[in-house]
Amino acid sequence: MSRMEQQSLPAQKLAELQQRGFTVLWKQLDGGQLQELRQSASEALDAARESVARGERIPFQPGTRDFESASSLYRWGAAPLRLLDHPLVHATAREVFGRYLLNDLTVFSVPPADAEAQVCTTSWHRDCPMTLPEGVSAHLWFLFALDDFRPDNGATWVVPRSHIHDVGRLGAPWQPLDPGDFPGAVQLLMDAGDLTILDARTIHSSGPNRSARARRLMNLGLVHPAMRARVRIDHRALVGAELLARCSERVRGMFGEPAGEPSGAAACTDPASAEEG
Ligand SMILES: O=C(O)CCC(=O)C(=O)O
Repeated sequence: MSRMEQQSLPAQKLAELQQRGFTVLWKQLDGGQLQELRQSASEALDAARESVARGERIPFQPGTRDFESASSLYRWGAAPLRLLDHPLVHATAREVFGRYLLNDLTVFSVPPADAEAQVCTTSWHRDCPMTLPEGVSAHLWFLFALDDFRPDNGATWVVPRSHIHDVGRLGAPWQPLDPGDFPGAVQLLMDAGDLTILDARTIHSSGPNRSARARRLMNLGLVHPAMRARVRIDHRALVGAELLARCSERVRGMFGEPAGEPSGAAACTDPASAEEG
């Protein structure tokens, strides 16, 4: 049964997010929603693949054939647009940020790899290292599993507590993954429809997919308004007035004010200078 109507993040899950840098919530999408989201994801990924084959640059173009992505998914059907209204996403963002903006709605796919092949991954990375003055992350990722995430199919690896601990320099992106780099690392094992909320300072990586089918997730990324400048796409222009008019007030808020309106202002710091706690 879906818990789409879950209106708030349980206190224990919020504490886990703050302490470990991520938390997992089960059954946040039902079968019908999953089917529609997979369809949109697959159409967007096909289009992205065709653009890359034509030699075009696309947003968030990965640096390896072993990882695919497509951005601005709200343009690929009613289901991704509706996903932007997920009650738990808004309840969590209100609690953590107060006000918030859309960073992007992206699909990430790890295609099946040959058992013998050397497979490149995203490699260990932090997407957004900024910390707000209150000590919280300026970015939150809501990772919805579109497929089951299993040890052998490229389930995302995360390093607990790495959002608040300096772990030194990370290696180059798009390399084969060595989970032994971080002995405390764990894999996000989820069923399709489950949700991981990830503090975007937390170190993570995709894994190699040794199964026969693609492993996909949809990342609904949010940012604090102080980080508006880091949003690389003009989502408001891209979604267009017609789709925007169909959205709830809180979703329209995620697309931000029309150009020229003042942005929220707060200084952010790098994790190296953030207090640990
Ligand atoms: O698809 C994955 O496992 C990794 C996703 C990722 O790196 C991200 O959401 O920033």
